[in-house]
Amino acid sequence: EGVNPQEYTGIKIQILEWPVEAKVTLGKAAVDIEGKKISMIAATLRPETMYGQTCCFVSPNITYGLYEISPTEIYICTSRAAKNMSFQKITPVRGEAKLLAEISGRELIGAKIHAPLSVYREVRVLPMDTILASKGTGVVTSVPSDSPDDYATVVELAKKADYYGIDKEWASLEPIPIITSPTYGDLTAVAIVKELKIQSPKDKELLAKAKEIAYKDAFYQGTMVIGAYIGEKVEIAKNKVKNDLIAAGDAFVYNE
Ligand code: A2H
Repeated sequence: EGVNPQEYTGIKIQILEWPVEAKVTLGKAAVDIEGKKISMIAATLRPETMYGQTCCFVSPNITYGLYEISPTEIYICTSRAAKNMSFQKITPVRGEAKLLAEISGRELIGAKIHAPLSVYREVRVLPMDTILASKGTGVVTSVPSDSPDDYATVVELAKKADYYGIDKEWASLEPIPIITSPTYGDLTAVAIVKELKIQSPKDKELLAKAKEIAYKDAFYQGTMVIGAYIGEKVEIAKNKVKNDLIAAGDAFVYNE
């Protein structure tokens, strides 16, 4: 946590089908999931790219909590994020986040989920080793068209699907053009990862550079090519898409 406040959009990614291991863990914790809306909360700085979500990442090494938000709604995130949310009018009681159960990121891998606005109707939870527990919610939604980290991760997962214990096709959904820019075309992250010859999600320094270039390029030069604001500058469309997601009940503002 730095000195500068960061405003994220918390995207609600609803779980449609649980992996067997997760069901066992929730059963042991006696959590009643019947008829409840249970969502992983992904923290993003790029709400305008949500049309291009191809999966959602968790860290296999992070423990997540299921937190009661209302009698019918449950959020999944780190305890650190839940605590922060409890001071932002996101939980029912100020300063309290009611933990229903804990679950390892590893047990969530393979869950079938619904990512709001994505052109893909159903996507999967996949592992990302570089997620920090100390930032955001510990959940990162994957937009390989516009995030170099996400693109490098899905390429790695598809290449070594057996090693990661996933189905190759879960990591092989095509990146979707969301934004076009004069410099990088309509798949910015793919172009920059190639240009910088990034080989793996572990190429930390190159990825930091790629992230910087991609962010500035989209924000200052980018135009939307999908969704409700086609033809509008990213700088303008960003807040419009965010506000639409919030109005639809699919997202909320989360600060830290
Ligand atoms: B962004 P900042 Cl399309 N660990 O969302 C690692 N990365 C995390 C994280 C964590 N705990 N929590 C959030 N993030 C990612 C979309 C996106 C993002 C695009 C392009 C760039 C981009 C789709 N993934 O981030 O350190 C999330 O990924 C690059 C700036 O707080 C979040 O936004 O500045 C961003 O990093 C937050 O990074």
